[in-house]
Parts: sequence; C-alpha cells; structure tokens
Amino acid sequence: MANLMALHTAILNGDLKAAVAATKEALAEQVDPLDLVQNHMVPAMDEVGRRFECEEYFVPELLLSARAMKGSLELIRPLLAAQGAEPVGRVVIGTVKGDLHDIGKNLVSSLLEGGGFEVIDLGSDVAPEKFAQAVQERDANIVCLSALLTVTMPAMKTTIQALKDAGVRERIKVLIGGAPVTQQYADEIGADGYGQNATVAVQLARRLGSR
Ligand code: B12
Repeated sequence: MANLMALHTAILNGDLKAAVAATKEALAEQVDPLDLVQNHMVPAMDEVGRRFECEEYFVPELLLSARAMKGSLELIRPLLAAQGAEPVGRVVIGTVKGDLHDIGKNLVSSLLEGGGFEVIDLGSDVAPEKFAQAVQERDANIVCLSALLTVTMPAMKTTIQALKDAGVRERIKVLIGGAPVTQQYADEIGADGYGQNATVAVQLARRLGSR
C-alpha cells in the first residue's frame, strides 16, 4: 500500500526525490490525486509554515519544501485538469504584485481547468494593469487573485481599481484567496467572493461566473 506518510515527510524535509517517488507510488496505486493534495501535501506545507514562524525553519528550508511540493504537483496537475469537460467560463488568474507565492494559485488554476474552465495564468508578481489587459484581450469573465503576504493583500484592492479604470469591472466576477485573506477582507475591498481552498474556488467560480 502507498506510504502517504512518506510523501508528507518528504515535503516537510524538502526532499524532492523522495516526494516524487512517493507521489508516483501513490498514483500507481490509484490514490485519488485530490486526496493526496488536500490531505497530505497541503498539511505538510502548513507544518513548514508553522516551523518557519517559530524559527525552526528559515528561507532555505522553505525553498526546499516548496521545490518538493512543486515536484509532486507536476505529476498531479495533469490528472486534476483532465477531470474537466466543455469550457464553462474563462478565468484570468495570478498572484498579485510583489508576491512570489504561486503554489496555491497553481492548485486553484489546475482545479479550475479540471472543473471545465479555460484558465489564463499570468503567473506571480502580476501588476494590476496586466490583469485588466488580460481580461480585455481574452474576454474573460472571472478574475482570480491570490496573495500570501499581508503586505501584498492591498494589491488586490489596487487590482480591482485597475479593473474599474479599464471599464471591465461590471462584466466580471473577482474571486480572491490565499492564507491571510478572509471573507471580511473580500467584502471590504469589494471582491465578489472569497475561497479558503481550491475546491471552494471552483464551486464559487461555477456559482458566480459560469457562462
Ligand atoms: C512555500 C512558501 C514560500 C516559498 C514560495 C514558493 C512558491 N513558488 O510559491 C518562498 C520560499 C519563495 C517564500 C518566500 C517568502 N515567504 Co513564504 N511561505 C511559504 C509557505 C511555507 C507555504 C505557502 C504554500 O505554498 N502553501 C500551500 C498552498 C497549497 O496553500 P495556499 O498558498 O494558502 O493556497 C491555498 C488557499 O490559500 C487557496 N487559495 C490560494 N490562492 C487563491 C486564490 C483564489 C482566487 C481562491 C479562491 C483561493 C486561493 O487555495 C489554495 C489551495 O487550497 C507559507 C506558510 C503557509 N502555511 O502559508 C509561507 C508564508 C506565506 N511566507 C511568509 C513570508 C514572510 C515569506 C517571505 C517574506 C520570507 C522572507 N523573509 O524572504 C518571502 C516573500 C517572497 C515574496 N515576495 O513573495 C509568511 C507570510 C507572513 C504574512 N502573513 O505576511 C508565511 C505565512 C510563513 C510564516 N508563517 O511566517 N515562501
């Protein structure tokens, strides 16, 4: 039977090779990819964050764990995305300006693709005007903003302003998320929805933004 604890440990220890091997083993044994992500990999990253907070881990350890997580996700993403069918809407997604965290954003992106959305992923550290430009050029109807730092959360508000300035705010839905983000913050800055994880992101996108 697949050793799922080994996957958790590999991410925690920043061991890319072990993480990839454990992921391959689990997938070969038909473990549900979403279960792997939500119940084993994300909790490992949460523990990495906790250790960083209490100074047991420093930036090099964060980077190694992130690399291990990404290595596993590379194997899992195509499987998550393959679960979809007809495009039900077009999403522009990115991590806001000043913020380089992209693991959660990539997961949301994959699950949206799996949920049948066409996804235009602008990457991380994305300027507000770039979001507005992408919406105009690609005729998107949903914008997803991710932020992991309290200092970059205000860039979500600036991005919504840029969407207003470009005259596209009224015809799109803006969804926001990321560890420090809350429903209260979404209400404060006038976003249309907040989701605490990638599954909720898809539910929200379906409810608010399906064409
Ligand atoms: C990995 C990591 C890094 C990696 C990022 C690698 C990468 N390519 O992403 C590196 C090493 C680069 C990094 C750097 C930094 N980091 Co960092 N990092 C983390 C860590 C440990 C994990 C983040 C992660 O990937 N989680 C796993 C994913 C799956 O979860 P998630 O991102 O939250 O996404 C989920 C949900 O939030 C939601 N979601 C996400 N986006 C969206 C969008 C929408 C629309 C919706 C609906 C939902 C949604 O769905 C996702 C999937 O379920 C967190 C700790 C933590 N627990 O969050 C710290 C953390 C975010 N980092 C932190 C800090 C301080 C930094 C640095 C400033 C450190 C430094 N001194 O240099 C730099 C900042 C660099 C920058 N400018 O961005 C702090 C932030 C504190 C704060 N409140 O501001 C944290 C919380 C650690 C801590 N506890 O102190 N980091």
